[in-house]
Amino acid sequence: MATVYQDYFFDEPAYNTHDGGYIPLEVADAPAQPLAIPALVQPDSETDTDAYYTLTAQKGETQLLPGAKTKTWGYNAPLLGTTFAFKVGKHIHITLKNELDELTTFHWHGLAVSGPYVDGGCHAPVYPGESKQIDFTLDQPAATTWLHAHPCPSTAEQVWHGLAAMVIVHDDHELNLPIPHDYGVDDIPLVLQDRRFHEDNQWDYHADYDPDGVQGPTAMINGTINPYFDVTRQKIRFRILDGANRREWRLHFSDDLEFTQIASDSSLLPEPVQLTHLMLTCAERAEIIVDFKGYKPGDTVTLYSDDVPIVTFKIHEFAADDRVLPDHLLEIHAPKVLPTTPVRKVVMSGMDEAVALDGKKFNMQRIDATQPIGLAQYWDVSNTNTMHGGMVHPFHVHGTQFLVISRNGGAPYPNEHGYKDTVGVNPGETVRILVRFDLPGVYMYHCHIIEHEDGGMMAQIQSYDPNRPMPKYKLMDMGTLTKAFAEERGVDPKTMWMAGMDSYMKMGMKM
Ligand SMILES: [Cu+2]
Repeated sequence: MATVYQDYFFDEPAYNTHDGGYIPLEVADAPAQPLAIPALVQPDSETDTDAYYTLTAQKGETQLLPGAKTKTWGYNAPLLGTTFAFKVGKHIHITLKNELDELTTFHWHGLAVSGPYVDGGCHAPVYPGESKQIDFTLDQPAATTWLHAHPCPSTAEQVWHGLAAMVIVHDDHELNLPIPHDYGVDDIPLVLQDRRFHEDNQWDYHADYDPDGVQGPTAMINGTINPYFDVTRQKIRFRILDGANRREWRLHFSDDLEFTQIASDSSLLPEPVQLTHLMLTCAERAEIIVDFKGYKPGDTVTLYSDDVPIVTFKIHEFAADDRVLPDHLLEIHAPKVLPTTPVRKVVMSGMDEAVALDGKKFNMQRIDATQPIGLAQYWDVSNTNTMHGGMVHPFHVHGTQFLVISRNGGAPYPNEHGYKDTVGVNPGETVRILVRFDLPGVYMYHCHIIEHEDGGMMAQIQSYDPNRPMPKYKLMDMGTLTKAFAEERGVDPKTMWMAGMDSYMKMGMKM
């Protein structure tokens, strides 16, 4: 009999519920609505080898609550975005269009693409009315990844407006497993976010600002408030993304229904893991399979975060599904670390405006570290907050899929043995990860509480081919970006409020 894990693994005293600024979720005061399932993006054209897409960042309006529509932003949609599904090995070409009133970037969180331009961090702005071309060919395991805006120091605000969408990576191995694959029917994205609605059902990022992360009391799932989903298959695969700026999600079902986690951020797990509880920190993903065998038409099953219902599942007739999940889902070959390779130390420290990475705030023009491509290196990532008043920092590295090796020298959690790109680090903890870059470029690494990254808990590394001269990339600078934002918003740069800038100024630091 396989072990069924019944806890969230993370340190309870570090949960966001203990934050001074914690905003508990409240039961949504809105009529139940069908869960929005974002459409799959259709290519503009496609051959056996290549696919061409258009991706537009746009403004819109969305009926989220009764009454006034909410002003929202999205990708190829008024809010959040259509879902990309890329096949490994295909040459992908994307035209990035910006129809917003201000600059943005298009960051592929979890895709193995070159940095810093294709990766879409702060160095790759697309200005309003402009478009850019990118292309890449993926060589990575099947995964649930995502796309979000990343224009420092306004990443958090743009994601809050709605610039986040799911990006699915398929490969032949995953497509041939006996697991649900029917997108929208039994393969369901769940983008978990939270918002506060102000007057006329509008969002007000500045009013809600908290340097330790912006939260709201209303859960929003795939851009739906108080959603229900009609279950018409016995087994449903959920691709769950913590797309919130700050909120941790502690998920469990009614009846303590068991479920099976099959994937983490960047790949399938080597073996499926049976759970009744699952905690996700910001930007983490999990794919789970829920078997509704024990229910009959008319029953309902509820998904909770802590004790607040966030999605209702209405059970309908379904055909029996006796497919058996294999005991092994993915071979993971950890790259060998040479004994001569030093361990890289990364320290996340501080709270509120004082957040820092390795004692410094982020500087776009500074390369903080280098690592040759193809070389596997241990990174010891520490969170120096103390448990008393500390918090879990979700640590993310662009441009790589890492393995979690240990937590304070002990075993990683049972559900983090697959490839990941984001890992929650408890206060006082050092998490050892194994990092290898396969593509050259400049990549950011940071806390994914998005207000912490905007506030400077971020650095960047250059990966390089040791057999070639070190390339010099044109790096963006904060002066250029903030001047552009000020012009686009029609305000004086000296009086413009930007969340990240605020943190630097309060610490008496220049960006
Ligand atoms: Cu943080």
